[in-house]
Amino acid sequence: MADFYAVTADEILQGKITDIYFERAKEILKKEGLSRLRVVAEVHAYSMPKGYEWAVLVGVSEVVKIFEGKEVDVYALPEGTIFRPVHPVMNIEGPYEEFCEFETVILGILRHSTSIATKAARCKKIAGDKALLFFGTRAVHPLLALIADRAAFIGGCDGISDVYGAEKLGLKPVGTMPHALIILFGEQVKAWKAFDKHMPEDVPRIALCDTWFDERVEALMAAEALGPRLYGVRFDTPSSRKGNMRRIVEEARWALDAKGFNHVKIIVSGGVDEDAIMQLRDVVDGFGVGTSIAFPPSIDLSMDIVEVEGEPRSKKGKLPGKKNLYRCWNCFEDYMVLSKVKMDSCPRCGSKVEEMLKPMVLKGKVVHEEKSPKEVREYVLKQLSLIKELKPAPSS
Ligand code: PCP
Repeated sequence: MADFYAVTADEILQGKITDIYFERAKEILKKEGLSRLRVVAEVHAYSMPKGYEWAVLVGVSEVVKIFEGKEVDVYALPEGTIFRPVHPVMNIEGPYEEFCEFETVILGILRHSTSIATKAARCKKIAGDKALLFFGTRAVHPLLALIADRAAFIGGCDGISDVYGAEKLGLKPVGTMPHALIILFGEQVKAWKAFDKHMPEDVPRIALCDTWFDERVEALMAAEALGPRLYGVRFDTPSSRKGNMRRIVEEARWALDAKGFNHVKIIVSGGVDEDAIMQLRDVVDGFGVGTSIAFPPSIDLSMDIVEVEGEPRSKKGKLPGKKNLYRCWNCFEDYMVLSKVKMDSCPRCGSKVEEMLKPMVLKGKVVHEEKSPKEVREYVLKQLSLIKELKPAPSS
């Protein structure tokens, strides 16, 4: 059987994927009788990519599995929680030896999914009620496909194109047609009509309209060819022809409406990022986004010891002491305090606050109840609705 460069879940749970310096630290601490010291290790992001003021935590439901059977307690923000810089997203409490070498995979899982979900959430926040479709599975190694699909959907994408990911997430895959279909037919109308003839009725008839001619011309050709059966057109305009994409879309929209094809929706894909969504959101009906969500700026989550045997202790640059996080849902403000401080109400509006770090693992027993991707996505969208308008991050 063909083999790919993959690690197995067992190898992850056995701590085989780790940075050598953790193995060395573990050996030295053991030989010096310090490995059973009880610590609090805190996961947080002290900095975020330029223009980012928050991030969406994803990966908790995978990380908790690593602690099964270990003498630790883990408290964390629920999957999909929006968090701010410096604030704790996870506290791991117990003998350091129990989880020392797992820091590598804990951060890898959280950073990858959180980075994708956060970019998806930013794009969705800017896109508003316009459809945001994830076309990025082809941008990641297929061994990571489900991870990318899940994080993109939870982050806010309305649909994903990957058949496998959609099935696993309980979704219907979304998409249109590839250029290859039109190239094989050798002409657009035959290809669009064949799509309409052979595809099940519940597949929206979205014609790809940029293969050879101008977008406006092909959009009108598709509308005349399929009439009321045409749901929409997709422009995947190559960057060499992109000039002013907004003007291209406005022209096509105008020409379609002038000919009475007001029902035809316009989807744009290809190199779409936050800027393009901001510029086009009032003239298009949806976006297909791949690379910019699948390969997003990295949310720099790190783990640091903040307490040893109950004594606040941390490296410079990180705040010592075990902390807690309280959220005022009315102000959508989070308040970080030392864990010995109890907070009942919001200092700003007086509303009751919620303690956000929830028990996930107690004495090695997983008490975390996994929610469905759809439920977690709804939780993310609820929080996004409480966030003020965001400006597109400067593209790298
Ligand atoms: C790809 C496909 C996705 C696009 C890329 C995602 O276009 O249509 O929608 O783009 P992004 O990663 O830049 O966001 P092509 O490779 O041009 O598609 P096709 O296979 O139809 O030629």
